[in-house]
Amino acid sequence: PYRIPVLGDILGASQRTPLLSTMKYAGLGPIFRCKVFRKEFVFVWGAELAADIADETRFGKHIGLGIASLRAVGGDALFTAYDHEPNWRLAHDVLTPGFSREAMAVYHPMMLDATDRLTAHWDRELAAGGPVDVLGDMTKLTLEIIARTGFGHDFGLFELDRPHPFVTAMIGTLTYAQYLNSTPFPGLAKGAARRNEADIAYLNRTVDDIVRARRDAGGGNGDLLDRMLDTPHPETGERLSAENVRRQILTFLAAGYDTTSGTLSFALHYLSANPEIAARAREEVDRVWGDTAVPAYDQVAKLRYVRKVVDETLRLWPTAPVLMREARQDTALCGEHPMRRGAWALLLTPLLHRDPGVWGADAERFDPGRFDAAAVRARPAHTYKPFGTGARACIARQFALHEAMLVLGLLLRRYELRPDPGYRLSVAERMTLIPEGLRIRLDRRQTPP
Ligand code: MNH
Repeated sequence: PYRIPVLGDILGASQRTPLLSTMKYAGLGPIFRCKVFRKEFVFVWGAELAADIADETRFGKHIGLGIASLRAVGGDALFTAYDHEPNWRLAHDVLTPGFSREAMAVYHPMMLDATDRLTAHWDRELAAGGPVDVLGDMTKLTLEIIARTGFGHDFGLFELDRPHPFVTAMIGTLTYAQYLNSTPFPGLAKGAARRNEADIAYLNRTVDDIVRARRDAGGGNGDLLDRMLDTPHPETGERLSAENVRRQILTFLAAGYDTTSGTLSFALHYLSANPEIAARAREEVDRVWGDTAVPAYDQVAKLRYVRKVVDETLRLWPTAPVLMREARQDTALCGEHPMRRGAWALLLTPLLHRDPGVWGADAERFDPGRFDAAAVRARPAHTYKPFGTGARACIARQFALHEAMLVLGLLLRRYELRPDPGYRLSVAERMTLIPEGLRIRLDRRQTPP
């Protein structure tokens, strides 16, 4: 629609929400293309196409657009590596045990401690009578959690009244990467490029300080950083280089907080807007956790209904909303759309997760019951991909789920949640999807343990 000469489909694109603005073209069908200047992008979202493009023998991860721009920070660290780069396999094998059950049990008390800082802050906000800044506070919380569990670092974000410069630099560089995606003449913005270089230099300095402190201390408690610094590959004995460790730390800090903070924020939005769902989740927390003052590691996975709330949140708003897939060989997608080796397409998970053929005519409705075991069994494979697909899927899926369920459980146990009457959900993008400016109102529960 409205394709104009030279500029192409630029009218439909928005700098602020480049991906969400393409979602309105779903009416064109499960596969469509957009042309911006001379570049052409192929979008895929139908369930059958998604299943085919998930075939690991014919397709792999494509490094392009925003991910390519992030290579300035991430290099060949896990998220930004090309499938064929040897450091991907090395880091994947060395760091995967960092997300095992045993490793997670070590992180659990650190997650609890960070969440205590949040609730102390929310108690103060509540005493002051105002709504709480959900997205801002979830961003602080998830960054505290990844910094502590990953690297033994305490940013002290809840005790600061200004934005932390590390957060400003991180958001600055992510925003710049997204900007490079959507502008045809990146060279023109010299000031933005200089600011981006300064941001990256600041991020690198912070990380180098963290590593130096760890080396001076002679090791930590077996967190991700210890693994990065000390663990040889189980078969080859090879270790990550110092430069690679720096890139991995930035990758985990960047990949580890925004996706989870968006997930928690969207979940709190839906819980505050759906009192019967919140009541059911809260009843489960009270029943499963009883009056143990502090939930133990094993008590978190038992929150089966809270887990469905998280799953359903990630269905509607998969906070990492696009998977880029590239043909490993000449092939035809679904036997119908020819692709040369190296050709690629964007899989839009927010649309896949709303495909009416899979999720029904009420796909827009928030309903955790869609994740009842029987309903899950009845759905075809490859219709739900919030954590990506294949070998390059999220290494930290269990970590993120544990974190989200633990935090939601603690908040449901402590507070009643009410929507703020002035707020309407507004979704923005900063590489990830976020509920911009989300506020909710709280009441302290009468009978917290
Ligand atoms: Mn995570 C990859 C979603 C939390 C670290 N993550 C991915 C991908 C998706 C994703 C989708 C695949 C991207 C692609 O194919 O290009 N991640 C999420 C979501 C959450 C999340 C929705 C929270 C909810 N991720 C986290 C957390 C961490 C993390 C927390 C770190 C502690 N994720 C990663 C890393 C990768 C990744 C590292 C890259 C893995 C690889 O390519 O080997």
